[in-house]
Amino acid sequence: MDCIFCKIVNGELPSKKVYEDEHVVAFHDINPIAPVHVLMIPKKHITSLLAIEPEDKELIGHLHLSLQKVAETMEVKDPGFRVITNIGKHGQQTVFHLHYHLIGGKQLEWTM
Ligand code: D5M
Repeated sequence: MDCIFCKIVNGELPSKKVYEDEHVVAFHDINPIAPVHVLMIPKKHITSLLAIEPEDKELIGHLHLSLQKVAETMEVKDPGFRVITNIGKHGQQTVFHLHYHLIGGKQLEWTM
């Protein structure tokens, strides 16, 4: 499968990992938009939030708990951070493997 995030999971492409376990991996975004910009992905290839199936419930819960750990590691738990998942064209999704952007390290704004 020609998916760059699957290649990161398989070790075919390099990445700067900040967390990894049996089910998920988190690594620094190649084009950071904030001092902290980490991507959290499931190792399983799921194209987007819309492709999550009922059988993935445990995996997605685990992914969220792992986001808490990454927030702690990246020292953004306090004063806070943002988690975003882009979906489809209007969401400006460019990589079609489910990923959550964990963004922080500065005061974020909310403008479109
Ligand atoms: O965001 C996809 C994100 O993936 C975007 O912020 C760049 C990032 N990206 C793309 N390739 C890599 C590699 N090889 N390493 C790390 N980060 C990468 P989207 O939500 O789909 O717009």
